[in-house]
Amino acid sequence: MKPAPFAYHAPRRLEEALALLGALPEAKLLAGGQSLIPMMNFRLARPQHLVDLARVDGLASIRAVGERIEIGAMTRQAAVETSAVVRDGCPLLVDALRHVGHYASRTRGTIGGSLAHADPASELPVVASALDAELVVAGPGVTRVVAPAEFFRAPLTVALDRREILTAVSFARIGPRVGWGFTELNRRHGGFAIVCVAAVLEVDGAGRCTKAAVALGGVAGVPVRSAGAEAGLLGHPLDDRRIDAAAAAVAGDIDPGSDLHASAEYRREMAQAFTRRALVQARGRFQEGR
Ligand SMILES: Cc1cc2nc3c(=O)[nH]c(=O)nc-3n(C[C@@H](O)[C@H](O)[C@H](O)COP(=O)(O)OP(=O)(O)OC[C@H]3O[C@@H](n4cnc5c(N)ncnc54)[C@H](O)[C@@H]3O)c2cc1C
Repeated sequence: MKPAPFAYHAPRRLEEALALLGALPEAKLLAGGQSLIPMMNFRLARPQHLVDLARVDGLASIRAVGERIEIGAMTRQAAVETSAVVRDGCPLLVDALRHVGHYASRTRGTIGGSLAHADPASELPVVASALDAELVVAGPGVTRVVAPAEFFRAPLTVALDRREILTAVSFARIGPRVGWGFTELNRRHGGFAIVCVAAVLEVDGAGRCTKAAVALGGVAGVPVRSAGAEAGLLGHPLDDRRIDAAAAAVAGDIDPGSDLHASAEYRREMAQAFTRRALVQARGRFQEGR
């Protein structure tokens, strides 16, 4: 299949890209093209104008800024995956990226494209949710920072006006008393998740959990933070009994659907099993001092 005809624009500066979006109502941003181009080829998307972000200055970088790691939206997923700064400060992101498609798709696909595309079975929105990422959005004359709970609205729908561009995402560094886990169930390596789970646990000197984040993908239209699992862990030692109870609690927080890949019931069961595994991974990393 070939896409419907479109005009191609390759701005060099962010202001230029924003001006094009403002002037061309039927425009769409092109990042790595790994989701948009197939959609255009199948004629599921028919933008009249493509505004390519690939040559825009300053959108592809990885920087440690104080206690945060800031990644430009156009940074290729493979560059994030192989970055020493990310491996050191945000290893959960590296673990999750290994599940995003295949190395070839990751050399083109961008971190911003994946977040803006917001596929409900996608891994990066789940990591952004677990780590309370800050999504930086530029619009006409104004830049705002959006939290994941506000950004991910519905399947393939985010809180971006058609004149806005996601320019960067920043993550807090994973500290010394913090363990993380990422688990995913899919039919074959590189496939979208049937269920995926990101867990982050902080523990005090007495072994009690002082911070817990449990985020799931594939179980609702947007990433879900399990309030039940997190509340069950906070303030307690991370023994097997607590972890089992927390994993069971996710069932009350998710709303999975059935599709050709899995029934809602199976997803609900697997969400619990894969949460347990992610929590055990996170606890193990903390115990090993990483
Ligand atoms: C074989 C294959 C397997 C894959 N498997 C997975 C998988 O397992 N998990 C997964 O998560 N993904 C998977 N993907 C998709 C992933 O690779 C894409 O990279 C990602 O979904 C989109 O990123 P992109 O940079 O290619 O964006 P594009 O395809 O260029 O754009 C996607 C959408 O986001 C918008 N957009 C892009 N950048 C911005 C921005 N900065 N600001 C605002 N809007 C923007 C575009 O307008 C478009 O609507 C797979 C793709 C392929 C080809």
